[in-house]
Amino acid sequence: MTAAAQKAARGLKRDFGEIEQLQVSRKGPSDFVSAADVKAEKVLRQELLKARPRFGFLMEESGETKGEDGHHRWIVDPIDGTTNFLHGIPHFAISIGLEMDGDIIAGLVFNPIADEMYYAEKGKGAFLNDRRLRVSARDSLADALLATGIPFRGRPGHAPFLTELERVMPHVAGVRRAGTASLDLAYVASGRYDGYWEKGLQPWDVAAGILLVREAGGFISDFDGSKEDLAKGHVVAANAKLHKPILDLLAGKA
Ligand code: LIP
Repeated sequence: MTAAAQKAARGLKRDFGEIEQLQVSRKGPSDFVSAADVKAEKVLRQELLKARPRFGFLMEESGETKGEDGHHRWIVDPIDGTTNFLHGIPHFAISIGLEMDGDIIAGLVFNPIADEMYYAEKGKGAFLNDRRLRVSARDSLADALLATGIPFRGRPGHAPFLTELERVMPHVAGVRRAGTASLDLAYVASGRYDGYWEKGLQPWDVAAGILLVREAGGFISDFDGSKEDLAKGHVVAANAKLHKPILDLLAGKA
């Protein structure tokens, strides 16, 4: 997984470097970023197939490919934070999750610009480069820094999101919207954020990050506290002390 991410990242860093020039072109960089997305996904597929030829794939650009072994599936986003990439904002990541019989057993989130490789294997802890990760120890919402995602043009849920934000804002130290779900979850795992919530994400946005949070001692669930459903993409992640208080805030119970 690491080798595949690093190989794909070489091309992404080169393409990201060209975005600045494209920003000023009349046509703009949209097609260029789509091509960068497809190119990175092709490299990831090639490298992961070489390593595990019988595994299946669920990839953002090319969809589902069944594997011969029938148990393992790579869940891959070649550029999570596509809009950031498109606008020349250096906050995006390659996200690779490995699922076995429906359970995420390995995850990797790589921000090639910051050179931050987050990774975890089930039961073996979560790491940032060579540092072991633990979620934050904050136990007061008043001190907590949370992150979220804001629906935009063409996405549903504008009014419900504003209700969630109205319920959360008065009780916390701050709310951030950075635009890359896999890094939002990695930041919860590393203790940078004390919690994160977002609805309607894709499996490839969250598969790796879900494991990072759990292996760093955090909790992640759907908005009602039940196990997250990759098909729905509604997640609330936090450290052990703040997870339930955040669920209650979002539900209007606090
Ligand atoms: C993005 C997520 C982000 C969400 C955006 C978008 P993409 O994924 O990482 O958290 O708010 O709407 O879904 O589309 O850049 O891979």
